[in-house]
Amino acid sequence: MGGEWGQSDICPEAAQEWTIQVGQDLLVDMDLGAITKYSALHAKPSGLVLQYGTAGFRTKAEHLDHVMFRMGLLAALRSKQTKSTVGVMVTASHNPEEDNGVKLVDPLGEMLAPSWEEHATCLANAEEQDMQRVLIDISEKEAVNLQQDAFVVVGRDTRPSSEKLSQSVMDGVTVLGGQFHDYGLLTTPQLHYMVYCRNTGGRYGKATLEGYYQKLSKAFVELIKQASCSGDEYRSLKVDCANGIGALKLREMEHYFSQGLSVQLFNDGSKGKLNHLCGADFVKSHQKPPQGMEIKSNERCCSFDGDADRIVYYYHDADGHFHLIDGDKIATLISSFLKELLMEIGENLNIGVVQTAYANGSSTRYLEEVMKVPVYCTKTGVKHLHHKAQEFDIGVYFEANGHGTALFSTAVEMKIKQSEQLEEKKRKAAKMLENIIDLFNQAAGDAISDMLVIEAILALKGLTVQQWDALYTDLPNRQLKVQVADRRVISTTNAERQAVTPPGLQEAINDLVKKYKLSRAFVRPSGTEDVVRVYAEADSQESADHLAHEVSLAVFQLAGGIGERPQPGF
Ligand code: 16G
Ligand code: MG
Repeated sequence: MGGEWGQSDICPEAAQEWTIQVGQDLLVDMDLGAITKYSALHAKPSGLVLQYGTAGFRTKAEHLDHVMFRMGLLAALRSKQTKSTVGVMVTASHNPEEDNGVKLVDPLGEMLAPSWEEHATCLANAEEQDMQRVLIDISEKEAVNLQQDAFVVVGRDTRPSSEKLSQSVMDGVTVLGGQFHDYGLLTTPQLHYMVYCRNTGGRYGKATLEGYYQKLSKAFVELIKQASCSGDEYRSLKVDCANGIGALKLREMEHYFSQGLSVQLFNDGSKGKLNHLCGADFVKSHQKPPQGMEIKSNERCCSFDGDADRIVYYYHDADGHFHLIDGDKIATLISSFLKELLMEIGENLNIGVVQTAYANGSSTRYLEEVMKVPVYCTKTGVKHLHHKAQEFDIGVYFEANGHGTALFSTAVEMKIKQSEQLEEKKRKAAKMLENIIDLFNQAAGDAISDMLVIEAILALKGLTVQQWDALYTDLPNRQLKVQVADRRVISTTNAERQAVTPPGLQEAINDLVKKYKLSRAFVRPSGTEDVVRVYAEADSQESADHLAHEVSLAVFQLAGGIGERPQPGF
């Protein structure tokens, strides 16, 4: 393993080892004295309850110190159990600057396993006096060998609160006798990459920033060399970095790939506030460009979110109209390109695209009917899409909001290795595929990596941003939120496309949908906010707006709406 090995200096006197008997035969060695002592320094505000959701824990930064310490403890246990390096990322992604959050990264760079998400919730919510018992319970349930070494890597975003909070994570790791490496400032996908590299003996790449920059840039520059563009088509791109970590890392990286692309950074954190009126989430949800970026007609622009794991593209047409190119269109560009490459190589490898219910109906239709690529739908949240995408030789997954990547099976890598024997044209396609694979971050959706993939494909295909956008026309759609007393009264099935409870809600939605052409609607309880989300699409914006409003009213009536009834108009 590369990099320096860190050891927090918070518990130099943590020498006294207590051995206690737990359950029937599990002998647990934990330094309970040190745990109690240091936990008190990261005390939980009594009564605070948080849940490890789709994006880990997220709330106001001032409420998170105990959570960070405890996630350090949990990460150490997970590392001991898996005998691997695990990661902890301190970030609240696109949330306001005052918030913060934490996510654990499993050994193959993936999201934390579901049973451990539950442990995370229990541990974070245990009152001070119960914390040790919960910790011991987890060790027992998961048969953690506490004698095993633990190694945890830690990264953080640029929020003012992140540095201190990440120190609390490292305190937690240390109290359980674990070691850590503090990467300091990183994008979320960079931390996923580091974890993946460290657990695959360097086969995936070198677990350093330099390693990440070199691997991706080398692949990108190789691909761009194969594009037949003349000098005056020199590629440039405007990037809105949400005033976040993406700006720092892109700036560090740009000279590695500057032969192939020049990036102009906006909202680079030098003045504005993180995620304020900028970033991928703002652009996608308001369907307008970020502040602080001047856009000339037909210029290619993109936005990252606050931790650079999401990306959307956009441009202004000659009439000044704004066009958003979201995750669905990104998935279409990427999967079409990969499918063509596979056809050129002539190998019998399968490709699948994974979306969520939020995918625009036009994208699904285009992929299935025009591109003849099979499309699958999963529940919202990256882990669900990632998991499904692993079933294919090439699995491309994207949420409409811009989270996504592509995964490649070992069968694909084997075929590429054998490509030396192929004829010239096939060999060229195989080489291209090899570089594309290197350019993707297969551990997690990654704004920087996705941006370079997209730029390479556009260059290789000689496509302008408008031509890309014109692949299909999005169906007009509308998203709304409804406040209800308890959003858990809504349960769903069929990848969140149908409501099971409360009774009568799905029937009401069905009746409403019938009134409009090319229409579709669904509702689901949010995993990150205390609201019910409503999505509707139809053949015109007016119809989509009406349908969304009517569905909101049905939710309000049947699912215990609170506050003001949803009003029409947006
Ligand atoms: C989280 C998820 C994202 C999902 C969003 C839905 C990850 C890393 N992030 O941000 O994928 O789209 O939640 O939020 O999984 P919602 O449940 O509030 O609609
Ligand atoms: Mg994010």
